[in-house]
Amino acid sequence: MSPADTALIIIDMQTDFCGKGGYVDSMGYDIAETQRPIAPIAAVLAAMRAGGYHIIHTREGHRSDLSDLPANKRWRSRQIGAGIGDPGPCGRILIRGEPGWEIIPELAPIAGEPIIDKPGKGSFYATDLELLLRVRGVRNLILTGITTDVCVHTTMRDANDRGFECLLLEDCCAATDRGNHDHAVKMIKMQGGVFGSVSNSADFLAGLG
Ligand code: C5J
Repeated sequence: MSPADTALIIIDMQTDFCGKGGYVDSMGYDIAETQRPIAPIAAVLAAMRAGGYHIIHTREGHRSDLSDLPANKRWRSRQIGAGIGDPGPCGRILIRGEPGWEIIPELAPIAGEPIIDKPGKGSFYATDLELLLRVRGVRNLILTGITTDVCVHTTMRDANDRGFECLLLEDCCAATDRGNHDHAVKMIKMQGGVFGSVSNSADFLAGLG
């Protein structure tokens, strides 16, 4: 692993997923859970920026005319009273350009760090993430962000199938439910590491030197 061939991927650290009045809050889940990884991610981000590693951020969101929002995603989200595209305290839920869709200030991207805008849960679906990684010669992915069981897992599974070496940092991820987080982490480690490897920010930072 070297700065040239390794990227930190920070998935969906947006107000909609960890801020007051956002999508996760509107669904009635505890945002203390999804806020838990903010400080550990900030530490890893600072160290990897200083080390010259590739840093890539993702944002889940849709066009304001909803032309990239499949009907199944909309009606399912409406079942829990937080319809994607509907108005909420942080603007229209998961709509590009709305306050809730923004990456939180603590983890704001800086110049030169690509942001992948994705309409799905996985970061590869309908995006140019794979192209960016291949052009840069990236082979290893350090996965962080929210939620462990949905967007992080989908991205990790897709990356693993594409041949990337994947490492998830457990304390740099969280779900809307602690049990789901724990089980999602366990799934990665089955079958000798069926989707990759798991570590934590302290051990990773110690190894980074
Ligand atoms: C979800 C995500 N959970 N970022 N999105 O809807 O995991």
